[in-house]
Amino acid sequence: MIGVDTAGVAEQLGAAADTATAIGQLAAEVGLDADGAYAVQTALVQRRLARGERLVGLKMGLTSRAKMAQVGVDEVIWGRLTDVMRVPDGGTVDLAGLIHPRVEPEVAFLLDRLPEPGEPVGAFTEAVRAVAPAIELIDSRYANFTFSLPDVIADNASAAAFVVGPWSPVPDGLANLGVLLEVDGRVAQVGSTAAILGDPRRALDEGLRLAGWHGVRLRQGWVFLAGAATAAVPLRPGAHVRAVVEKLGTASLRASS
Ligand code: OOG
Ligand code: MG
Repeated sequence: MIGVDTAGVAEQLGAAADTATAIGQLAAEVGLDADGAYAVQTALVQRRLARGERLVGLKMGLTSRAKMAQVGVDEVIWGRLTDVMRVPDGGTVDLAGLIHPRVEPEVAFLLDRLPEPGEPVGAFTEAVRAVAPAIELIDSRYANFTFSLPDVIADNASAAAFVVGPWSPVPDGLANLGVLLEVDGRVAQVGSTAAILGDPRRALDEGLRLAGWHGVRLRQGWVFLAGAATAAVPLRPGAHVRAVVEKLGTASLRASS
């Protein structure tokens, strides 16, 4: 990774997000591998923190086959969530600041007592206080939503916004719950939480392991998005979107017109 201008690449991605202007892929050109890309992501998120945003969680990406197939990248990735990305349940997302937003149904965990770095998760119900249906709004900063693995890692795993529905205590079975994504009352995607690494609880093990490699510790009180159970769908002006997860209920958002 000698010679990669980490700060410069982060600045290009940050400016693309700030101005809602797509850019071309960067990784191949500047010789970025996955580790270098996480360094860019750190710098990119640092840029947000420097202007007053707060870290509030972690998101997993490409934890389901449907997502891997949709974007043509087949490795699990992670990114960071800040307070500014959180939209209240039922709230409106302003499309003006976005390039080509897509929405996807997710399961969110409210993190509680986590193991020490390098230790496995003990009882899931100790590590996770509550679970909720969620919607993630992704907005790749790359033209045509086309990227390589290091490109998408550097771009903070396409994170843009997220909505968390009502929290519930962890239900007995979480491994095979029906998932629906509705747009304007019509079913746009159907799936199951089983699509998320066979069981969304595994996403937490992966998140702890992968973020741990990069020295990132997950915190009590953080939101953890386990990754979409289905492919994402474009978010059109004025659309009303609902994610429904069996036993957990609904999260919703509206797009500005
Ligand atoms: C990358 C982010 C993937 C998920 O839930 O799988 C993701 C992308 O699709 O642009 O958030
Ligand atoms: Mg996602």
